[in-house]
Amino acid sequence: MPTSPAPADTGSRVIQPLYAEVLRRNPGETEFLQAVREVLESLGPVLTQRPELVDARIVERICEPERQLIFRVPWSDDRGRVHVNRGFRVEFNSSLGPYKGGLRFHPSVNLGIVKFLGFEQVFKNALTGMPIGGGKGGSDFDPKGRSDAEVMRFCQSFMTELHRHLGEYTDVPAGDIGVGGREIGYLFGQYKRITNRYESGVLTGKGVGWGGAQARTEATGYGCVMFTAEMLRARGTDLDGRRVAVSGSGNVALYAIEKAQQLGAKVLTCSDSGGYVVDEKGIDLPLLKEVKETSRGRVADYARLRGRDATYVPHDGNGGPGPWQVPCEVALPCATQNELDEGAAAVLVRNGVQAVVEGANMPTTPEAVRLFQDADVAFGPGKAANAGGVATSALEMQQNASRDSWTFAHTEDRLAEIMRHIHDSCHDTAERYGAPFNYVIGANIAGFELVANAMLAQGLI
Ligand code: NDP
Ligand code: 2IT
Repeated sequence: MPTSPAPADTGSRVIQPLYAEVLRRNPGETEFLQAVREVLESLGPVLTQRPELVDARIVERICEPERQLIFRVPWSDDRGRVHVNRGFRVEFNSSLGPYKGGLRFHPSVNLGIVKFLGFEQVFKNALTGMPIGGGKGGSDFDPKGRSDAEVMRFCQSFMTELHRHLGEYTDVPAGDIGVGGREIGYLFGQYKRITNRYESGVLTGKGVGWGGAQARTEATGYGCVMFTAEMLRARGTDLDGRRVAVSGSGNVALYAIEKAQQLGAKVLTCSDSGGYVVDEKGIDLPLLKEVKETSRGRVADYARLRGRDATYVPHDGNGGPGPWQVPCEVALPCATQNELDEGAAAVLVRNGVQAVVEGANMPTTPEAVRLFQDADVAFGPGKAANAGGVATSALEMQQNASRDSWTFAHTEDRLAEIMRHIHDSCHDTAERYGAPFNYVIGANIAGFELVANAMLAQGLI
């Protein structure tokens, strides 16, 4: 079943000047410009059919965040030395609900990266069908090698500034790279001290014993594999017995591996920024979780403990294909942006990959996406495929608002329902706009229309 290319871009006369203006206003913000470009390239047919959106300058407004916060985060390490980091929160769009999106702590974080993540989040959150707007935040703080006490002091300093901008009806952060249950706990504790409010719905990804939702930890990885299963079902096949390659070994990767294994797949790889592991017998997930979640270790430690069954390959530093050189039928990039480039995509295609589905945000470069589409490989973009995490965050907010807590099984059922809904709306939208099986077009148009319609209805916002 071939993936259709974008229909002849009748809207390109409209799109090109729009993109030129975004480029002019946001110089040097490479990742943000990449994310905007990819969405705009899909929108030609909608803008041609709906001139009222052009007249109302919806695209110009959607590309401009409602509010951008940048602040100083001073903290002291265990030896009493002072450090200064930079904090960000980009409140991108609140037409569908309070700003919602994660916080990333990683040394690479800058405004352009937070804006790309916030922009993607707007459409992703719309696709869930839940009442959440889009935002993203974080810091260039590097949690690697820091003690719990140092991470706590950093989180307390970060929240001391950020708290004034948050609220369950205003802005609700969660985790992302470098921010998991530990960090959310410290951030929540500081928010509560400063405001004197046990406002459960101000952060998601909380511990299950104190307001967190069952299955939130698992939700992004599980959701990504559920989405993959839906894509394969639409092509008349499934995951059972498939060889799967996964990158990353953090929250998303671990639970993508878990769900893929539950559905009968054999997962052969995982990775981190140091290197990757090939495990021909299939990843031993309890061991990997022990290394990553309990000991905060590296995939090299996993390979050492696994013994002869696993091979560890350090990254060569020359941009080689890494885990993608392992022959597989399904590839799930779950680490970070632009980790899967054209060279890696060519290797995957040559080895017969049938589906590539993004657990991470924008892990596949535009050239690699094109290569997959040209080769009729089913491609699931992150804003649809990894929306299970934020959707379950919205379920957490719902439980917090009603002072209720649901079972794991019930929450997982809701997640499966949501992923099916996202799949079907991307699939059907792509078909409606003359690009059957092109999930990039489907996700971009479906998400855009939901946000654009709300903005139109709400006046000049
Ligand atoms: P984690 O911090 O738990 O794990 C990140 C993983 O990616 C680690 O294995 C890390 O390796 C690797 N990684 C990070 N940066 C790089 C890099 N520059 N080069 C190579 N490897 C890297 O984060 P998550 O699992 O939560 O997030 C992974 C991706 O999924 C991100 O793109 C995130 O935006 C996205 N996402 C996350 C959601 C969530 O709910 N957590 C929801 C939707 C999307 P190392 O330890 O060596 O840095
Ligand atoms: O990219 C994402 O969707 C996330 N990091 C999760 C956001 C959230 O609010 O749960």
